[in-house]
Formats: sequence, C-alpha cells, structure tokens
Amino acid sequence: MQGEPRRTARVGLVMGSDSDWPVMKAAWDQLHALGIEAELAVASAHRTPERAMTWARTAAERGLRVIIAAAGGAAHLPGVMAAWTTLPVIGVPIAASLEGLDALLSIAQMPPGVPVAAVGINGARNAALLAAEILALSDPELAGRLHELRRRQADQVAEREQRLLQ
Ligand code: RP5
Repeated sequence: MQGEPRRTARVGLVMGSDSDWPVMKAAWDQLHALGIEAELAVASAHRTPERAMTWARTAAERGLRVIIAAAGGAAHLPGVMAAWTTLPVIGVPIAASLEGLDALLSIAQMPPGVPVAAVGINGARNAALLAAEILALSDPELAGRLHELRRRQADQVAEREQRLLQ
C-alpha cells in the first residue's frame, strides 16, 4: 500500500500485482483528471489474502465509496473485495494471460448475491469513469465535470469526421 491513505480518498484502486500498473495507471490518471482523490494498493487474493481481506473490510470506514479492483489470470481479487464489503466494486480484467479472457470470465461470473461490475479487458479508464458516475450521483460538481468530458468527447468525434474530408 502506498503510504497512509489520503483522508479524502473516495475511490480505492487495488491491483493483484504491481505488474498491473501499466494498465491501471490510466484509471488513476482519469480519476485525478476529474479531481477525484484515490487510494492505491497492491493486494493479491492469493498471495496476500489477509491483506486483501483487511483492505476491503476497512474500506468504507476509511471513507472509500467505490472500489476498482484489477487482476489478471484467475482474477479473484474483485470478487474477494465484493465478498468483504458492500461498497460497489468495479472489476478490471487484465490481459496477463489468454488475452485477458480468463480474467474477464473470472470477474464477470460472480455468484448471485455478490455482484461485481466488470468492465472490458484492460478497461481501466472506463472503470474510473464508472466510479466517477457513481460518485456523481451525490456530487453535482463532479456530475458537471462528467457532462463536460462527454461534450468534449463528442466534439472530438465531429472534428475527426471533418478531418476525413480534408
Ligand atoms: C494476477 O496475476 C495479477 O493481478 C497479475 O495480473 C497477474 C500476474 O501477476 P505477476 O506474476 O506479474 O505478479 O494476480
């Protein structure tokens, strides 16, 4: 875990390995671009099960409101998070093996009663945006920033279309 968690962190970003960081940095950067404080941790469902359990069990009392959990291979970490907290958990399948299909299925196929919201393989940025949308339900300023992001995105599509014709 990276130092003391920031007191204002609302999103917890946890990865099964530091090798997931090159993918997950996009989530971290997107959260910060939206002005959302986040907490970063490496905790494996298999290699550090107690650390993973404790991090999830204490997440809500630390002030977190959403968890983004990334893992590759037998990607059990998002499910373990969801088992220990009722905070919403967004799982990011990492393409560490089998082009990420194994991780996607591991994350998506949760038993009824313990949900995890799975984004696409290596879908780090979408995970951050989904976390932001959840927070924006009770944060009108953040909702405004998300609307602005969507507007800019739409403008970029139109600009690219124009370039096709030049
Ligand atoms: C998973 O196994 C991790 O989330 C990572 O995606 C994958 C490989 O981990 P390392 O062997 O690189 O630590 O648990």
